[in-house]
Amino acid sequence: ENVEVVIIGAGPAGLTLANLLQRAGIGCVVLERQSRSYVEQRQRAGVLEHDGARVFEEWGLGESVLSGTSSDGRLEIRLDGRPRLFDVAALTDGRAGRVVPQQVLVQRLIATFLEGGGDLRFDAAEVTPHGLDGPTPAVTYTDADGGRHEIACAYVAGCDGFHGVSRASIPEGALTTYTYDHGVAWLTVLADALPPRHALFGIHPAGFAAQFARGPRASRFYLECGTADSLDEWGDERIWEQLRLRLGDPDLPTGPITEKLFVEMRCFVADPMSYGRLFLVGDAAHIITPMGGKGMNLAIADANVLAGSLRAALREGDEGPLAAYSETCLKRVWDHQEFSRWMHEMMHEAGNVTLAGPFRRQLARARLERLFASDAAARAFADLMA
Ligand code: RFL
Repeated sequence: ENVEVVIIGAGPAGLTLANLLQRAGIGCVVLERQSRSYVEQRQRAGVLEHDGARVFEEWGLGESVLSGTSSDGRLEIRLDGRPRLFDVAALTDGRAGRVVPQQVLVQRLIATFLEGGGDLRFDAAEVTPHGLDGPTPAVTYTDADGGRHEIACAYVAGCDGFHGVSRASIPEGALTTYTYDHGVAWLTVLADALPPRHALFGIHPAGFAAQFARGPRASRFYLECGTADSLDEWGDERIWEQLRLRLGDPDLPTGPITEKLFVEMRCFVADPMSYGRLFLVGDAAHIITPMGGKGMNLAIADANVLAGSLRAALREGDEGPLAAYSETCLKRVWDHQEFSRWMHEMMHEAGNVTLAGPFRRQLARARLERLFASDAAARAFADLMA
């Protein structure tokens, strides 16, 4: 078997890339370890930013990916229970994000790719890239019936997330990696509870909390918690009681909790995002905490850059954009890491005084106040949020 590009992983990165390559008429095969239903039900992110939506529109996929989704251009920050609305859309000349739960995006991208005749292979085990530093790489895998396959290709796209095989197959020493631990922990809860009207952030002495829409009757909540906490300590009663307190809403709509897990507040960046004919895309190359909602959007941005670069290399004989792929993507990655860290500090330290002490608490509150006092500061924040 021979194909132009093998894509490892069918998350937002791999599926976006697959659809864009399909639009460009470049042949690709997607190999995914999990089953279709598993991938289609994995709920994580919820907002497609303005730039992410633009990517799909520019490649002629606006209708199939975005139809029926609503835009949300506002967010609310409740400081000690006092509500304050922040109008991102008004401050960015209408650049607003869209509520597109990650599983909905994934379902739509799978359907669109398959309708276009795409080759998407689920339940692919032991996916292994070979010969990445030579001119003729290949990827081997085992199908669900135990059959072994080898696909020769021109390029491999490693879209297999943080724990995937792609980055792991790069020799040690070829990558510089950066890691950072925010030193706090978050509990995240998915519930069939009415979502807030706008993305909601709660800053409170008891700790940070947030609530985001994940569909018309579903919400994702985040609660700052102790780094050594266990799920036993976070029964449903305590979760709702803490959410009511931190979000300053005694009447917070509740509902059955469908998922409860701790989120690692860790960041990671690999530099460069490539090795020979392998290109890392999305979480395979970098992870970021959910603060600021950047992870899925970075994955889509990388896929867009790679699709354009592969088109230039394969159709126009121009290797320049591919050579610059890593540098192009890493600029955005570091910009978003910086924003996420900045927001993280403000949102946590303005509330919980034990995190950084009373002096930094006042600083964090000043930083927050500036967003509502200075139009320039508000625009800078909105520009990074949109
Ligand atoms: P994914 O989604 O992890 O997909 C990787 C795919 O590769 C497959 N795979 C393999 N396939 C073949 N062979 C192997 N050896 C393989 N190993 C892995 C996996 O099964 C999977 O299908 O990475 P991708 O595509 O880079 O997408 C990244 C996003 O999923 C991630 O950044 C976001 O979910 C992060 N994130 C959020 N991002 C946002 O933009 N906004 C948010 O609000 C947001 N909230 C979140 C999040 C992540 C969360 N996690 C991780 C628990 C909330 C949560 C709770």
